Amino acid sequence: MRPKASTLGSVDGQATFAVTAVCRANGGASMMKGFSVMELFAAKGACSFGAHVVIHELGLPVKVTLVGIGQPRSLIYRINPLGKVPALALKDGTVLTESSAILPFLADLRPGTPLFAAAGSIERAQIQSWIGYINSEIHAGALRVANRPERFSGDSTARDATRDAGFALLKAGLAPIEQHLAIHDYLVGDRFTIADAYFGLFAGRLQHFRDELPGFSALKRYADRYDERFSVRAARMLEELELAA
Ligand SMILES: N[C@@H](CCC(=O)N[C@@H](CS)C(=O)NCC(=O)O)C(=O)O
Repeated sequence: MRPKASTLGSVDGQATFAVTAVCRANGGASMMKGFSVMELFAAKGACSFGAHVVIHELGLPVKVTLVGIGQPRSLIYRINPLGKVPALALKDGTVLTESSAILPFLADLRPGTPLFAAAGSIERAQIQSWIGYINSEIHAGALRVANRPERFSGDSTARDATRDAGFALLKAGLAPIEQHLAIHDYLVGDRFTIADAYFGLFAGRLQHFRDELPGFSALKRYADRYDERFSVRAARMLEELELAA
């Protein structure tokens, strides 16, 4: 299956175009035949959205290709054998997976960007700390339990209880974020960073669970601010149109 369409980010206003050459998944599949441009494999509205937003924030020359997930014949399996997005294919054929690696890698393509911080700085560690927390405690450790209870128990009668446990984990995991956002606009410092590019997607998604997650008003305001960013609007519009970046 090929993605429906794709476009590219740009550097200094100059768009670049390229044809993807996906040739083979190789054992651990971290190397593939070279790509003529860096390519992000993403899925509509998935956690890959954070990386998609960073590409627009920084105007990076990265092609964004939308793939299906949860579909056995999807192109993503030829890029990442786990079938998960995001996956970032580099020009030399290396495939990077995991948001915790991809987000910093993209930001470092623009040294000195306010989206990240200098190597060795406390701010850089704090940004990575938030990404790690959101990735493990919120996404994998709680949201996935609430959203995909069938992955945690083969017993269909246990689904509701598993889902409830997921929401309990979410409430506990979100509490420190809510406290933080009650007095700060961003996760780190006074500016939007790659941690916000990543968490904003989850903050928005959580608004669909107002009954299960009452309160969290600071989180809601944060999600609204995220939605107003040009980069978020651009990435969302392209994903809605199934055009991607
Ligand atoms: N730990 C990975 C998780 C990636 C992940 O779970 N992606 C989801 C979309 S939000 C996915 O591709 N799911 C497809 C599947 O599990 O089959 C990361 O943070 O990058």
